[in-house]
Amino acid sequence: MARQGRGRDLIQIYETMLRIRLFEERVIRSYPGQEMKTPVHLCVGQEAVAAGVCRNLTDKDYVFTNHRCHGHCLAKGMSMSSILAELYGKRTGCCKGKSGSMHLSDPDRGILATSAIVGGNIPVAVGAALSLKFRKSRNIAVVFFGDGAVDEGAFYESLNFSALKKLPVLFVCENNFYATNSPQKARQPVDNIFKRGGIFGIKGFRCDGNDAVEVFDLSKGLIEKIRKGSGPYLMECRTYRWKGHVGPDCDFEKGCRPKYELDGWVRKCPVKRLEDKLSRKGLLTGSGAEKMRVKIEREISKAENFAKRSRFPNTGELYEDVYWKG
Ligand SMILES: Cc1ncc(C[n+]2csc(CCOP(=O)(O)OP(=O)(O)O)c2C)c(N)n1
Repeated sequence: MARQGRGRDLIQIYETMLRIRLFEERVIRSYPGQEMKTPVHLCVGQEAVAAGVCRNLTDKDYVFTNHRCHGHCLAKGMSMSSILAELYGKRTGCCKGKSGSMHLSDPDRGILATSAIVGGNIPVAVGAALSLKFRKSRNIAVVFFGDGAVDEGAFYESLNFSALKKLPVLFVCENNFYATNSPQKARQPVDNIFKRGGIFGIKGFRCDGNDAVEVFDLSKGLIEKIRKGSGPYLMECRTYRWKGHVGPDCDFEKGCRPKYELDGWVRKCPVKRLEDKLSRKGLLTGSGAEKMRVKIEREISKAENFAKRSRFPNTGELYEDVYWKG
């Protein structure tokens, strides 16, 4: 029975990763059409982290994310139509066309706010975790951030306070080794992000962020402990973004990173890796994967048509819904 349950989890994670990948591939194809006016920070190559962690969460758990948020929002169950409509700046988007790609939110799915301020989402997640603790909830807050956010003071203040108050929060660093075009080794003297909570008594773990099973298993164990009152944990998932910092192009052409490095990570494609693992275990056939792909492409086309057909907000609506009256 347990194995069946786990098999279901892995299939579900695969489907989520494929949804994120195909969604972003559609954004890449549509973006040059100039209809989306928002900048887009794509997470192609990083899908395993969002899908693996979020599989362990419920709607009532909170997720806080950053400028590279499409994958986390999809994995947390946000509607694709409301995300795409937001990218097109339309009234039917999750923030009624006011947020663009970097500030997606959906309180019903536990996505209270998305912050493009590097590291800015971390203390907000800690605040949400404090409120969960006050309410004696079994729910938790998870915050996704990049290796660049680890350079911010807010990260350390948040580690300190959450450890002091034993707050139900999981810190998930997606270490893709770059902040804009600045490599981790040019900014951090020691490659030890997962150990940075140690001085506050927070245990940290490093995993292969391109191996969805590893991400799922590690986060599952930590999330179970956090729900039981352990206090915070820190996870460092080592991964790589295939696209440039912002926009649909790769950036090796501009000399921002070497092509061989990108090629090496493309060979470690997280979607393909899970697909191969599932087919070796007999959990997924080629035709099963193809059916899934067709279903998702249909969903994306529907969302895209919906977004394109929706109307823009009126200028008079600019100051409406700016504050959440929860
Ligand atoms: C406080 C702050 N400083 C600088 C920026 C400009 N900025 C936007 S994204 C980014 C890099 C973020 O890198 P990282 O946190 O590693 O995330 P990644 O883009 O690699 O996913 C920077 C410097 C910002 N948005 N906020």
